[in-house]
Amino acid sequence: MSAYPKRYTITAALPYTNGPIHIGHLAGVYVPSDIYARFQRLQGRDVAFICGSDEHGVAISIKAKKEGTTPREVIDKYHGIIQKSFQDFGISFDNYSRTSAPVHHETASAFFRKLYDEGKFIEEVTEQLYDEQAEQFLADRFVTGTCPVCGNEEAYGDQCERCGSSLNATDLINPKSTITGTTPVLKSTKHWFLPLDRYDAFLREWILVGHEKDWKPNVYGQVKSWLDDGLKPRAVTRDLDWGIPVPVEGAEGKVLYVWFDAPIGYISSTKEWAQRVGRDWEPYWKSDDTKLVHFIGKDNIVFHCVIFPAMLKAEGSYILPDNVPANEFLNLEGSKLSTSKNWAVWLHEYLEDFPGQQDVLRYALTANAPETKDNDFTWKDFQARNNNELVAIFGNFINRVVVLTNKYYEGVLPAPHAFSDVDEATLTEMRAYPAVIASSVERYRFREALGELMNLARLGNKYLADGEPWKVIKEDPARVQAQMYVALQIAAALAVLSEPFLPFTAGKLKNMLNLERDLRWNDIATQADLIPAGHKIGQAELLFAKIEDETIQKQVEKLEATKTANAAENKKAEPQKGLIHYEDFAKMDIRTGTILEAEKMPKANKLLVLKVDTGIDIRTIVSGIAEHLSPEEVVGKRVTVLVNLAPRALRGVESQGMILMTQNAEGQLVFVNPDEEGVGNGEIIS
Ligand code: B3M
Ligand code: ZN
Repeated sequence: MSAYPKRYTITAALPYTNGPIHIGHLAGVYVPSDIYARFQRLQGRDVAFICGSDEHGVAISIKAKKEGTTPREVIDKYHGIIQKSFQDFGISFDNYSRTSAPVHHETASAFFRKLYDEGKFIEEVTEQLYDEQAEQFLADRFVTGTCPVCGNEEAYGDQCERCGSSLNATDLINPKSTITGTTPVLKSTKHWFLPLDRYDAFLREWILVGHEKDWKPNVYGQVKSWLDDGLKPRAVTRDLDWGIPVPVEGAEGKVLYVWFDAPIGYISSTKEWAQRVGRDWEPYWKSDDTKLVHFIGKDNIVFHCVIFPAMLKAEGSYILPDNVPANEFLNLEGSKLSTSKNWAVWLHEYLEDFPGQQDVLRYALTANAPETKDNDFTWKDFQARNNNELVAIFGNFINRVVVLTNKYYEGVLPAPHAFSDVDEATLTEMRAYPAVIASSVERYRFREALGELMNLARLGNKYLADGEPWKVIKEDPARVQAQMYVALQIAAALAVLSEPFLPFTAGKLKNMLNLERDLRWNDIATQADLIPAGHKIGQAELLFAKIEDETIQKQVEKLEATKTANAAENKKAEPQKGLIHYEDFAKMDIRTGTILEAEKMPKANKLLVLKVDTGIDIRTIVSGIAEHLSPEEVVGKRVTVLVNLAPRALRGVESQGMILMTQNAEGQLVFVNPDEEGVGNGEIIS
């Protein structure tokens, strides 16, 4: 009987095609799942690493409305961007499908129909929120209102992101439609519900008893509180025009709830893959000797640990996930990542700004992964990880080994005469790393595993620093042959053991060492000569380049600009003043002008005394801008002037008119110029 598991089905959460991939998605889901899949393949195991675009759901419809396009255009745009950025970043899916594909519509419809025919749903007419102006029922994400649990005024119909409570839209206090802003009304509509409460005992036994020891505490805890709160029937259909039509009579205008159809997307993507590679898909989802692992972010725990398993249980022929190692959230420079606020480091932009440096980001995101608590990504840390760890430890060690082997032996590894105790101890320590790293990976502790990989690089660095072959070579060349032999074994070990974490680096290193492709993970522990004497290695090339301050500064400034733009956009504009008539407006005489001279008003820190050429004359105007603009900054500026404002004496100086000003997102007074950086809509001109 072969050891369990015979095969691995590894899934990564299907990204919504309402925007590109950012570092939060990578840190939470895609880098850890890729490490795990690559590692299992290196063990020689049968792996199906599955993902695809999640293309239904109101997030897509909202995006289409926002961009004035159709859901189909939105999903085609972002499916393409996402799929290409995953490929370019080395996320090694065996298949990346999409839930708009026919295979998924067929699979999800059949899944629903089976449960329907077997009476697993409750059919119920309920009161749902309906937007009379838009003439449509409101899905959860189309309703915002006050969370009844924590008072958050921006809670959505299905979930409150502040307190994590799962809500029904009708729970919201003072609900508003996000489509028209109107208050929705309740209207009857028929839907089909999955009676989650009937799976309470099964879920308690399977998870709270069966996985108390091996599921991450953050996942186990969230599931337990869900079960303790009491499961309720959950609607698995919606009144929407975008999604998979409900495959039963009398369901016109209704689609499958996106969280019913999306997880089935893992199954349809596996089918698509199996057909392409000539495999049978069923064992990957139905055989008890398959290990099914879902990689997700913490906001998807309930869907992957409660709802989808209940669906699989109801259907009856599927296996259940062995583990769901959800990560917490990654923040960016101290603030929550946000697609809608463009507060993110987008993967496709990173790949443009840092060509060939995929592994630096993989490294930084793994070393800093939010595995047990939310964590923060900063560009400073990114630079430090690269310069102080990848360059200074990993890259430095490899460079020394390859340069010295080429310098002393023209790249041909000499046969060592004898090993010292230090050599033996170092080789023994090296041979322990495959098991050490494997143990961390198998427990989904990728930060820890990466730390161990770097310890192997440190071992190599220390071995050379202590042995100083560049000094010993003069008086004991035989000793140096042994030293370079040992150092090259460690370099070969790094080439193999780094592949799950730093696949691009591993490839470069294998080429540099002319390493045969078939070195396997455990060969590092068992094989005497990873690189045999007589083997010729290639020339040295830098594995990692130092990242300079100005490179990082550019990224920080890019984020600062986003923050400014957001602040401007997010500022609530003052309500409009009472209406005036044209005759009122016509009384104002507004001209263009130029500031010729400027000086501070003595003993008045807010006032500048200006000499302004209004085209009619040159006049004095006193302006309260001294705390925002210096005299030097304003001379020569073109301005808008209200010239027929009655003269006023200010601190003894007669001011003959007013220069129109507004303010930017930081509240900085600026001259009226709609293109002025950071001036949002709705700013008052005064
Ligand atoms: N599309 C990702 C999210 O909630 C969601 C995952 C589906 S996995 C079946 O951002
Ligand atoms: Zn709340």
